[in-house]
Amino acid sequence: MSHHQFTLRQHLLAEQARHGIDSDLILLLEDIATACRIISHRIRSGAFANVLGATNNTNVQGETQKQLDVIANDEFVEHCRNCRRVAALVSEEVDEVYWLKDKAVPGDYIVYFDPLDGSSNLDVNLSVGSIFSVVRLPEEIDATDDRSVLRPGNEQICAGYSVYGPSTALVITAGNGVSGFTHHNGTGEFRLTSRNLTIPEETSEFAINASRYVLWDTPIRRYFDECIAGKSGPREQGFNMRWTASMVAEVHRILTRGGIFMYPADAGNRATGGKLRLMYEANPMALIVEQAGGAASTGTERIMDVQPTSHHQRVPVILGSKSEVERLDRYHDGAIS
Ligand code: P6P
Repeated sequence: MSHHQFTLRQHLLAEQARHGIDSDLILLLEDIATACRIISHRIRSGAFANVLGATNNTNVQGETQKQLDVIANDEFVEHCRNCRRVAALVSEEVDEVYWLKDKAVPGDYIVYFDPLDGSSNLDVNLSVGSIFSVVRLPEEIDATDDRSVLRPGNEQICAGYSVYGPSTALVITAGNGVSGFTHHNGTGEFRLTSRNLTIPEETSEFAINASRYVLWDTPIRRYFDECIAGKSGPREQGFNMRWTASMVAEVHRILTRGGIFMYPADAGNRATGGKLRLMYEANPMALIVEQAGGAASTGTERIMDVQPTSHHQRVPVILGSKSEVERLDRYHDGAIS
């Protein structure tokens, strides 16, 4: 059987046979995949159902909620709650933690998710995506205290994202490499289309919002200036730049052909800790990138080692091809080269 015929379930059962992942995790991932399929359909038919616009609400992030942000959030909640092990849900769109149990015991899961990342791209028909992260509790936690969900990224047992682009892709890691699936319209299944996605250690492509140049700290400006100086500059090579305003699309490109993505802390966002959120953007993408042989740093520490202080906390994010992330870490450390 060619791997193109592997469905998500067949692949996860094969992973279980090889690495012993929880059966409950397989059921949860199938439910998350169903939520992503529904979200994909709602996006692609959104213009006809008049749901592409904004609501009158502002979410906890201070952003105007799109109708599809709310729809995507509701789909994640409805599908994740099917799993008997899920004790709590943490959503980018919802201020408080959504507790599903009165008692959260060892082996239970916490699911963190950004149901629709990059939704400002919706009305211009550019790629958006959903991001999720699963932590398995090593000990009992207080299911009445939102601080109980502040688990570091190195406790994740699984992370993934879906990208709603020219095709609908689903990328997942359960700690044994990174697998890519593509939604097959005919059967409605996510079918395995990329085994063991790997990020090249070297790259000549970077992604950053260059309009923030005047706000950046010296290490980021130095890195950027050296990249655009090209062959006659200190890097002695040419670079390409991309910026899609959708982290999921950037990470998917990096998993596919390498690259480095940067959303650093700067003079404009330092008061809130940075732009991207730790629990449901930086941590899941960091697990995926590291499992694919890349690196994920704040500039001063490994993202997955950050001890959270709030479940909507923001952090600086530098991730992708290992040699470039390590170079930026050295620049932040004050090293000369
Ligand atoms: P900017 C989308 O809102 C997001 O959270 C990430 O997906 C994306 O990388 C970033 O913000 C885009 O930020 O500065 O382009 O608006």
